[in-house]
Amino acid sequence: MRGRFITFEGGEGSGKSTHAALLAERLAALGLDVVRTREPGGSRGAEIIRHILLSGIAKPLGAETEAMLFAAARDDHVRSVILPALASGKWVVCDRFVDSTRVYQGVLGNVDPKLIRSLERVTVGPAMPDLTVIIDVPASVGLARARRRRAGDAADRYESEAIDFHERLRAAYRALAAEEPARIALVDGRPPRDVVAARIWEIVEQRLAPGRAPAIQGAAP
Ligand code: T5A
Repeated sequence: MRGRFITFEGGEGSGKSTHAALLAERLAALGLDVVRTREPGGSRGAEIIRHILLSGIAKPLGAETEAMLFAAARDDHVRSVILPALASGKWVVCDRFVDSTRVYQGVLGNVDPKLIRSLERVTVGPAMPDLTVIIDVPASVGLARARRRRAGDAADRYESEAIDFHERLRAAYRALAAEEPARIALVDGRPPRDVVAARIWEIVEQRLAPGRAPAIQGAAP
C-alpha cells in the first residue's frame, strides 16, 4: 500500500520545522515508518542546490531561474527520496514543497503560472501531497520568531525581504488554502506550540486516519 505524504507550508518562522518534527514523532509512536525531510534539499543533489539558492547568489538571475533551480532540486528529492519511501508504504513528512514554489516564485516572483505548472508536472508527478498544513501567522510574528531562533546569524535570501513581501506571502498562502480545501488545511500558528500541535494532530486523524494504517515491520513501536 502506498504510504502517505504530508507537507508543511507557511511563511518564515511560522513553525513548520517544529510541527513537522512533532508530527513525525507522533506518527512513529503509532508504529508507522516515517521519513522526515525538507525542501529545498532532502537529497544529496538537492542540498547542493539549497546552498546556492539560500545564499542569495542566484537572486540576480531572476525569479524564473530561481524557480527552475528549486524545480531541479525537487526533481532529485522526489525521485531519490519521496517516491521510493511512498512506494514502500512509509509516511513522508516534508517541510515545504510545491506550494512554496507557487507562492514565493509564482505569486511573489511573478513567474508565469504556465511555467510554474509545467515545472510541477515534470518534478512532482504522482507525488502530490495527501495533506498540506499551512501554518498561518502574521508576518511580524514569524519574522520575530525566526530572528530569535537564528540568534545573530545572518538572515537568508528570503528572510531578508521587506515586511510587505512577507505579508503578501501570507495572503498568497491563505488564497491557496481557500482554492484547495480538500488537500490544504490552514492552521492558526499563533497559540502556544502544544495547542497548535494538537490542532494539527486532529486534522491528520480526521483526514488520514493514521491509527488504522498498517504499521511497517521493523518500525519503532
Ligand atoms: N523556498 C523554498 C522558495 O522560495 N521556493 C521553494 O520552492 C522552496 C521549497 C527555505 C527558503 O526557501 C524558500 C522559502 C524559504 O525562504 P529555510 O531555511 O528552510 O528556507 O526556512 P523556512 O522554511 O522559512 O523555515 P524557518 O526555519 O525560518 O521557519 P519554520 O520552520 O517555519 O519555523 P520553526 O519551526 O523553525 O520555528 C521558528 C521558531 O519559533 C518557535 C520555534 O521554537 C523556533 O524557535 N516556535 C514557536 N514559538 C512560539 N509559539 C509557537 N507556536 C511556536 N512554533 C514555533
